[in-house]
Amino acid sequence: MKPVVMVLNGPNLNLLGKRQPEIYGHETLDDVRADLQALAGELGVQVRFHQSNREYELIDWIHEARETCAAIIINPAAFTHTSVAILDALNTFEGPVLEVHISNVHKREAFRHHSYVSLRADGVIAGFGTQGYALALRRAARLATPA
Ligand code: CA2
Repeated sequence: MKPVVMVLNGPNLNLLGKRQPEIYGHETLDDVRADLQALAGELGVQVRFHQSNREYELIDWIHEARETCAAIIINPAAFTHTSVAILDALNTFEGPVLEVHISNVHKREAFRHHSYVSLRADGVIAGFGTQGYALALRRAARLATPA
């Protein structure tokens, strides 16, 4: 069985590629999903990809990952800056957690500079556009696959 990497996306990311391309680019979330599925084949892992605008759904998927996934990649979107509940859920997951932000949050408003999720994340990528997801998947595959 190939290791499974869960990729989670938070609120409003369903609008990716459809609004604010100057910040988030032109690729849609379906494009990102397709890119990751293709890359996963090369890397010898499986990707389970989700997006939700509801905090509890993201938490439920993190709980599911506890039993079934080797790593989590998460772009928590605005929940990054607000959600102790997502941090608590991630703290119950034993494998690697990689945090992705499409934009460089450190170049933006001060409220985006703090991340609850970074208190748990083993790695953080910000400002690489949607390419950040592929970079995170390469890292997750490396961490999930024995040398
Ligand atoms: O840069 C990122 O990936 C963010 O996680 C995106 C969040 C933002 O709240 C974080 O501070 C940084 C916002 C996601 C909203 O996504 C949209 C995409 C296209 C159009 C409108 C919103």
